[in-house]
Order: sequence, then C-alpha cells, then structure tokens
Amino acid sequence: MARTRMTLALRGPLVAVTAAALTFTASGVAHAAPAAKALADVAVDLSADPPVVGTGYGTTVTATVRNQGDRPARDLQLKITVPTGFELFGTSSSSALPCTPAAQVVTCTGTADLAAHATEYPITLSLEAMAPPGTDADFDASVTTTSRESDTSNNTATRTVQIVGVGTVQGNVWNDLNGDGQREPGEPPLNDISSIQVINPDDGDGSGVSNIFDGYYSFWDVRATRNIVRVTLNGSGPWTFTTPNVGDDATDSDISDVSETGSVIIGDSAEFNVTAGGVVTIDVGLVAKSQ
Ligand SMILES: [Ca+2]
Ligand SMILES: [Ca+2]
Ligand SMILES: [Ca+2]
Repeated sequence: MARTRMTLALRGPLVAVTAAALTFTASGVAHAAPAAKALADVAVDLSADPPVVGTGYGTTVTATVRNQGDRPARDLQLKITVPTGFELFGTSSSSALPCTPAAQVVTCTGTADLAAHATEYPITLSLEAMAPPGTDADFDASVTTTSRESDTSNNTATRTVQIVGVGTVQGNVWNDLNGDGQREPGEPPLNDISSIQVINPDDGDGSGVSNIFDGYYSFWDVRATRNIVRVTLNGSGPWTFTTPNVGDDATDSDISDVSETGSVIIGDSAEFNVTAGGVVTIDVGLVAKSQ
C-alpha cells in the first residue's frame, strides 16, 4: 500500500507575518504590499491663558500649525475666529505664515510649503476682554492645504476662554503669644514672613508679596476661582506656624505647616473660592519656636 504523505503548501522557514503587511504569490513567496501613498497631514492646536479677569484685562490665545504627514503641505491657510466679547489688538506671527486681521477673523497664509513633520512658528493673538465676568467664549481655528491629506479631522480646534471676576484675599499675621491658635487683644502684629502668595491650584498661577506692614496683607485682584494662600517663613528665623483652625474662624489661624527644610517653612491654607467682588480672610498665626 502506497504511503500517503502530507505536504505543506508553503515551503521554507515559517515566519510570523501580519496579514496586511505581506501578500503571497502562487509559489508561496511572501512580498511586502506597496506602502500607502505618503500624504500631508496639517493640524492646528489652540492654547489660551488661564481664566481672564474681567472687562479690560488682557489675554493671549496661541495657534500652532504643524504638518504631521510625510509630504509637504502646499498653500497653507489658517483662519482664527475671535468671539464677540474679545477685542483683538495685535497678532504676532512669522514671515512663513503672516496674518491679516479683518474684523473678528484672522487669516494667515503660508508663503512656502510646510515641510513634512514640521511645525510653524506659533501665531499669538493679543486680546482684551470686553465681556463681563461670567462669560465663556469659544475661539475657533481651522487650517487647510491644497495638498492631499491623510486625515482632516485634526484641521480644526476650539478653545473656550472663561472670563471671571476678581475678588480680595486679605488677612492678619500675628504673634500668637499664648500659643492657643486664637488672635486675642494684646497679641501683636508681625511682618516677619518671607512671602505670602495667593495661588490657583488648577494652573499654579497667582501673585505674591515679600513685604507686609502692620501685620496685614491684601490682594485685591485675585481671580474668582479656587485659590489657596501659601506662606513661607525663613527656616532659620524665630517663627513657626501656630495650630490652625482651632475655633472661631474669625480669630483663628488658617495656615497649616506643609513642609519644613533647614531654609524654609511652608504653610498652606485649605482651598477656598474667591467670588467676583467678594472678600476672603485668611489669617496667619505665628509662634516663637521652642528653644
Ligand atoms: Ca489634517
Ligand atoms: Ca492667642
Ligand atoms: Ca480657620
């Protein structure tokens, strides 16, 4: 009886392949499929400053155009639409993509092809907020090229800019002589801090002072967002923070020690909300370090 022999359709060493990458001829020899045609792919991003603080305050919005495709992009055109509520008073751009504002639309036209994998110098709009606090406004950008693109879903971008009001953050710094965490008559004001800052924990922006007088500080233009107060003391100085939040919020200290090194002692308040036109009081009680 003749022996039956199984034969494999493919000869030669077995290789792991992905179906899409290779094709097989009748002889079973693998060939790479032709690569997809290289195309341009322009894209735009918009970025903006943190929340703007109300009418008359300046802000900037920046557009970045890049070609993430494998072919140059011809005849680049970028349009940025400025929403009502913002007045445009300046545009900064490069000679490769110069911009012309007309009413609320800025049009930028490429003067040369944008090379594959290249990014244009960013276009920055200088603006003034005209809308009242509480307004949200959308900036829109769109970029086009006459070159064929592999993806057009990334040719537009929108960025919402929030206009918020400002409020006041103030407080007293005092020597908590009896160490009970309460500010009482006869306990004197202190100016002996390295700095006091008001910081938005979401974006890290804020403002600060290094000198105060009569144990009193005040920031009257704090954005109406979440904030904290951060107090820094000289680590080799005579003071440290008293126990915070021990009683009546009107007279206790609101700063907790968060870190100490040889050179600085840092204390933070809890987060609080500043409202437009509102006043928040954050007091800072200090005690003499025990010897
Ligand atoms: Ca694209
Ligand atoms: Ca006290
Ligand atoms: Ca308190």
